[in-house]
Amino acid sequence: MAFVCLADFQAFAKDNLPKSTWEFIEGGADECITRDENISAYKKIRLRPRFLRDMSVVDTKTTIQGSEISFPVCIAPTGFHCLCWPDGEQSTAKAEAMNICYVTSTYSSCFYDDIVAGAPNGLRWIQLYVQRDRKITKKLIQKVESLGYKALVLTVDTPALGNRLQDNRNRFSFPALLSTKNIHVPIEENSESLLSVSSIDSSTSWKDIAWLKSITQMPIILKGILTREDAELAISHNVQGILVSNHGGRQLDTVPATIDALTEVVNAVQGRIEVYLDGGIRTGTDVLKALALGARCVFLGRPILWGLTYKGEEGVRQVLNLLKKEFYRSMVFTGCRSISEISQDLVQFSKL
Ligand code: HO6
Repeated sequence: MAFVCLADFQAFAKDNLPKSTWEFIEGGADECITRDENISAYKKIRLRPRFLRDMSVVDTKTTIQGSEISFPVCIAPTGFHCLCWPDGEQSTAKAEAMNICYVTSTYSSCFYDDIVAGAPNGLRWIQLYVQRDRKITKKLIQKVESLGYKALVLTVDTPALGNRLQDNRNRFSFPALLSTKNIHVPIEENSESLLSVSSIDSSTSWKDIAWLKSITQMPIILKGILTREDAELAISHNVQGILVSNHGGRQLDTVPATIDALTEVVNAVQGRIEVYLDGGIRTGTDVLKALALGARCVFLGRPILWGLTYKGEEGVRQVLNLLKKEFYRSMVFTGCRSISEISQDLVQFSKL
């Protein structure tokens, strides 16, 4: 049977992954309120289409941090792609050659060199956790910068890992996983580099932004900002972007859905830096709504893993192409010929 929506890939992944792996990927923190609301929040937003605008030519292209992407959907950082497909992140990187951006996770199961070699011309950003050992962090940043990574995405919502009940029931164990699945850490010739969440420095703070700026030329994007207060601080610390995210509902439960937190951040930022969003994007109209409310582009987490589970590179391509078609259709139906024509007027209740 043909796969006609992202949920079809989800169903395939559920049936084909080992139960504890599926539950690790699908899981949220605690009662999964935020995980589920990321999705349900879109279903409450209604669209205001405009007609008779000559929709014979529609352009989905845009830019992020000055780099062109073919449509405003990119790949969010998620770890351990080898759990889903033997070649893991290498396959993900090849699918990304369709001209979008792939944010590679600190916890990738392939070497960065191999990820880049899979698609040498692809646009890539690196997701970072500051490690207790700053030397490891510095080395990692300089390594990926020399490999052509174009931006540094610092995750700010993970001083500790969220409380995932099902993983606890399953005694899902990351170190065991790392050894049994032969997962390599993405820093070569360095025995110190066995990353674990306990290696994430929970003392990481705003003052580290200046340190990061001193060791890299890459623009810095903060992933996980959910309030106007932190958006203001992000700007006063001279970062170049904010990715509104609640980590797929996997960290603090009962924070707002990202589409609901977006307006507060966008209003605080006032166009001074780019604002992105991840969490809960499952259809083309979800993408349209996020852009209408001020996101420059959106990122896909779990759906990429479903595509990868289905057919590696080809599966990820299918997921992205399906969403691209849906997004194109949503532009055609609402009278938007280009990304710049997508405005707040498209949604019924401007959420202020
Ligand atoms: C190790 N986010 O599952 S899981 C242990 N950032 O949402 S890290 C746990 C993880 C990764 C690496 C993780 C997540 C998540 C060693």
